[in-house]
Amino acid sequence: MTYLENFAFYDFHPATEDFYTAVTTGLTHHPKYLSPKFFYDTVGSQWFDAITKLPEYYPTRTEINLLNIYGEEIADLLGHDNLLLELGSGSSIKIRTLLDVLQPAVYMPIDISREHLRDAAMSIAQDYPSLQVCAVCADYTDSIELPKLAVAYPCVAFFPGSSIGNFEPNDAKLFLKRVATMIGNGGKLLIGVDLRKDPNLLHAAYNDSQGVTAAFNLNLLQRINKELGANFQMDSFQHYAFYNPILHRIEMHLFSMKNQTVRCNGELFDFQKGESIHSENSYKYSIEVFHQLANQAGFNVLQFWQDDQALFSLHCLQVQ
Ligand code: AVJ
Repeated sequence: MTYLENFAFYDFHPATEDFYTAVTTGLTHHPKYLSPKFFYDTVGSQWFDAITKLPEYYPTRTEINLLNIYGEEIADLLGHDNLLLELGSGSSIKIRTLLDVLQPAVYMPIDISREHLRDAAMSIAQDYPSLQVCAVCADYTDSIELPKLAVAYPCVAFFPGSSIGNFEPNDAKLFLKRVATMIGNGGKLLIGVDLRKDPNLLHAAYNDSQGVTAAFNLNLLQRINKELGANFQMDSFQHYAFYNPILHRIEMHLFSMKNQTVRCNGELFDFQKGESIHSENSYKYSIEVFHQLANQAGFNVLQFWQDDQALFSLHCLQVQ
């Protein structure tokens, strides 16, 4: 392992028991569900990287375009020499667009996928030798105790990609309140939010023609087999995603194609033909509805940007 003076790694990775408990709880519940945070083992993170390059999956490239076009304006609003916290940093690709204009003192990527985070954060530390990189492996949906270093700098947070969409709206508000507490009074948050649009565009983005999203979704079952010794048969489950216009969300499901029983750590779980495991929600917002949510969570909206086709938006918020 290369030693880098400007690199530190904090490991608060949730224990496997938590994964086991969550899986047995979700598969015992009716209807069955699993949290999308469990998509992101090393293989799942690689599948997600592949998704971000798909022609149908517009969010990532649209957000990067916005960061490129409005980078200077964003930097003027967020300021310099801060501690830049990124929630769900993944491959730390987007942040590179911001680092040059923002020139933070410290970059603190937080992600649940340990190896993926370590590789991405180390490569940032190598490419930006004067930047202190402090990587934190943790589940940001839980409350996190940040490394002491965090109190030494004014804190700005970056929450890209519309991962806010994974929370139920009320939980999204509670999460934003926690972020407000984490960054403190006057703290600033730059957040990416996917917008409501033509349902066919949304459907295509989550049912891509190459089947990458299907592999990403099914990898969840492979992970349970690998880490919890289960015996899910991949070919008897199918990926299915659709847009729910009433709830303004994409729903991802894993459908059981037959009556079957799956064993996991000695426990048996029955599946009826046509029964699903609900594996993800991805809520879509209008600008107005998202600003209401931000206000209710204790943020003022300083500025926001969206692309010409109103596919995706970026918002700069400040703690009231
Ligand atoms: C990482 C949660 C923003 O909801 O669009 C991509 C994950 N799921 N394709 C999203 C995802 C299926 C993605 N987020």
